[in-house]
Amino acid sequence: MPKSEIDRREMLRLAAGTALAAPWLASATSALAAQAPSLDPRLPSGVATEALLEALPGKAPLIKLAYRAPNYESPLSVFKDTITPNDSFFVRYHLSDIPNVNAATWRISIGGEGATTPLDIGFDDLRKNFEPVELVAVCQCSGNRRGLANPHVPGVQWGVGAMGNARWKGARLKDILAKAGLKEETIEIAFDGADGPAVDATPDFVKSLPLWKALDSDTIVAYEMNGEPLPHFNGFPARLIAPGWTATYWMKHLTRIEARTKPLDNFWMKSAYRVPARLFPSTQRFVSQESPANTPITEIMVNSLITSPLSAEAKSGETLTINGIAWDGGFGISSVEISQDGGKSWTSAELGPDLGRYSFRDWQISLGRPPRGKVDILAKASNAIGQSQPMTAIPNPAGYHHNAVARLALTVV
Ligand SMILES: Nc1nc2c(c(=O)[nH]1)N[C@H]1C(S)=C(S)[C@@H](COP(=O)(O)O)O[C@H]1N2
Ligand SMILES: [Mo]
Repeated sequence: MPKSEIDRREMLRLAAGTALAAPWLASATSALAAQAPSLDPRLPSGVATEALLEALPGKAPLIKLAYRAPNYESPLSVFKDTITPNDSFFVRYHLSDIPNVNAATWRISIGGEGATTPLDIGFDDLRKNFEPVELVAVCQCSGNRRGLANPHVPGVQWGVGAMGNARWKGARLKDILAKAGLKEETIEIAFDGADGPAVDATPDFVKSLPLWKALDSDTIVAYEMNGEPLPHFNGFPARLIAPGWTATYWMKHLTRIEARTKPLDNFWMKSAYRVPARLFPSTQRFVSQESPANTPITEIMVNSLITSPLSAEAKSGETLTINGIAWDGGFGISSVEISQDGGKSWTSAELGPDLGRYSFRDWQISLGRPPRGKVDILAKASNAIGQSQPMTAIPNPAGYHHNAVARLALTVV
């Protein structure tokens, strides 16, 4: 282990002793003792030394990046499972007033200028009066891996774990909208959740989708996650699932659905979650929110992650197997290729079962028994429309869509 690595581990051990108690930790029954997390070794040292493992109520220990509003990412070890367990699923909020919602009294109101017959529905209506649908989809924060951005950009310094993959069950948004009767002039559907700003400085978090995405049969209002009610911190009792699109649109604790005849004009649409026009190879557009210079972020870019081995050392004489996951914005993963020579030559990994086009796809490759020394392993996924990962992430002001090829520097000893 190099000296810097020993220092880093020691720092983590020391830092772990000084966990700050967030207000909602007071009632936590789960493990409060902070431990040093399994961090991605590529993170800048500042990120690594500040990160702590801490459990929110009802959750397993996650890497705490901020606690007011709560921002906790999943440790790398969580991604050995294709489906992310509910208690290890990452947590991201913009606002710190997060009420405990009582499902018995909770309502979603559906209205707006574009609705002919506004209505509101409760938890039982949602489950019983709409045809249930299930799909597996990746929920990935637009800023996942921002902490790896080079040059550094401001914002939550996420590592690789601001994402998760779950089986969601819920009602189609288009079936709910049909009850509200959409007028022809409707161009966007907006969503609000029960959480709000604790102080007035932050604008309320409200997001919209273009009508075409809202009416997609796969866009659902989910009330189950992996066969269980949603965890409080992942949006209980119901949240929006916009499969293939980054998680900024996946409104939690949904309370309001608004059919709009004009573009939603707030901070979260006009200033945040935007990328320079034509910088990324997105194919899905949000025309009513586009400007000549930039566009709202839309679908997830093709990406991959090496999930095993987790250590930077391998033993000579033992077969080296590399495992990982790959995912994209819903076109489907077509291949994952591995290079051991810095990208000159590539070998195909074996893909695991297909859980649906919005899901993580497992992959695996055996590299035989590599000789002693250093080996730099690259993994690059491609999707069904021929997109693949760039060698380095595409710089942009907010550090979104970080999808550089996955890399693991191993020393065979
Ligand atoms: N009500 C509400 N929903 C929200 C947010 C929020 O701040 N409040 N953040 C969004 C963002 S940016 C992300 S990345 C995802 C995170 O989902 P998770 O906390 O279930 O992992 O929730 C989305 N939905
Ligand atoms: Mo996000």
